[in-house]
Order: sequence, then C-alpha cells, then structure tokens
Amino acid sequence: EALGPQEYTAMKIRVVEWSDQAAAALAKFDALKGKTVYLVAATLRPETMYGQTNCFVGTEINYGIYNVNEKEAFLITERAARNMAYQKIFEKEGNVEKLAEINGKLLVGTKIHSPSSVFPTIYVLPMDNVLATKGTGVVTSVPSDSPDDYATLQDLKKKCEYYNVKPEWVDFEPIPVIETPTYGNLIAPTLCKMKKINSQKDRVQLAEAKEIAYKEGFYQGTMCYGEYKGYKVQDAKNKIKDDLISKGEAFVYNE
Ligand code: A2H
Repeated sequence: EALGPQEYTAMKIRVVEWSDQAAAALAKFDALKGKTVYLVAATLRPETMYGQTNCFVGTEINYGIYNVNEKEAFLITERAARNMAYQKIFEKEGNVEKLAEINGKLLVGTKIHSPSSVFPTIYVLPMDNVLATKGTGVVTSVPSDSPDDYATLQDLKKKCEYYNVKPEWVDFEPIPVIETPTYGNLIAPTLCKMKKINSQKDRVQLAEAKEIAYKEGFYQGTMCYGEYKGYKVQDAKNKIKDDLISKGEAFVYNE
C-alpha cells in the first residue's frame, strides 16, 4: 500500500451495449437518455493497456452513473465520484449528480470498447476481490501482466456456469505487451504457473506474484507491442500515459 497520495491513470471504457439485465434495470432512469456512459478503471500500469481483454466489476458493489458533462457519464463508486468532483473532473462544481444506480452483478455481460485494447469490443466480467474502497471500483483486466487478472480469468473459464459468464465472453488469450529477460512476454501466466496459482482465491501466492510482476515489468521490461515497441518500460510508461490522456481516452485520478 502506498502511504502518500496515489496517482492513477483513469481509463474511459465506453459502454457499447448493456447486458439484458442492466438494460432492464436502467430503463427507468430518464436522465441517461442521450448520454454516453463510460466505465472508468483506475490503473497503475498504463503501458499495458494494449493488452486489455475485459473489465472487472464486483458483484456485490453498487455503482452509480454520474454526470460528467452534457454528453458523458461515468459508472464508478459513489466514493470515487466524490473524489472526482473534488478534483474538478466533472463540469458542474458542487455536489455530485447521480443519474442512475446499478448493482455490479447486473453489469456482467455488458459489451464495452476500450480504444487502446487490441480487441475492438470486450465484456464486463465478475471478480471476487474488487475493493469498493480503492480506485473507482472498476478494474480493467490485463491477463498478460496482472496475476490477479489472469487467475480470475482462469476461474471464469473453468466455471462459466457458476459465475454466470457465457463462454464467448472469455474466449480470448492474453496478449504479449512487455518482454522481460526472466519471465518472457507473458509474465503473469508464467508466474501463476511457477507458483501453482489455480484461482483468484490463492491470495498469498498472488500477492507474491504481483510484487514480482510489478518490479520485473518496470525495471527489466521492454515494450513488445505498440508505438513504443523496443523502448524500456521505464521510458515508455509516462509517454503512453500522456498519449492516452491527450487522445481523451484517460485522465489523471488521485486518491
Ligand atoms: B492494475 P494499488 Cl497489468 N480493487 O491495472 C482491486 N484491485 C484494483 C482496484 C480495486 N477497486 N482498483 C484498481 N485495482 C488494481 C493493471 C495492472 C495492475 C497490471 C499489473 C498490476 C496491477 C491491469 N489490471 O496492479 O493497491 C489495478 O490493476 C498491481 C498493484 O493502488 C491497479 O493497477 O497499488 C492496481 O490494482 C492498483 O493497486
């Protein structure tokens, strides 16, 4: 855990088509008409965003959809909305304006678009360990570089029915984005295999894997995809973040 304020890159992930349950639950909220809704995910690894394969929400978390400006609304936790209002991310100053609310469980299966991902459309999927008290309560998923994301997807692929996930929503493989000398170009799957991590419930081994993946990726990693292919991650990270921000695909969010 960081002690001081943590700076995140907040990724704007556009809703393309609500799941049937989400569409039914949101139909009564007239204020959403004509708005483009984005799930907003806080990440510490903007350089990995090419490798996004899906987005995770907590099935026990209640989300709000908050007014940003005339055209846009963000789907995040109330806590994140208050922080964003304080950071002047919303056009109107003062109280946050909640346009709608929805439980995370109903969002699963929603079709979304994250411009930097190699996949044109991806899906909202469930994750057990999403904290309502961190970031926006929405986690963008990069199974090539995040052991948590990879282990969660292994659970979902193995037990589609249990998790209420259609097989086609998880029908993809991790995309190599970063190469490290010791762990190759798919560090998260490699570490999960080495540490015999079978599930998102293997918290102790996952914490170790996460630590290694984070350090190796940053200090030893070289980009193997995208505009900064061949650059060291240390040099590419802020450039990629700045590019995402200048293209309007992301913004800085602190907490
Ligand atoms: B990271 P820190 Cl590729 N609950 O983004 C649980 N996890 C959350 C969260 C929440 N509410 N909000 C954000 N996160 C995740 C990418 C990534 C991340 C990679 C590798 C490692 C990694 C893709 N997922 O994080 O406690 C988000 O996942 C390892 C630390 O504030 C975010 O960055 O340090 C990270 O945890 C923030 O965690």
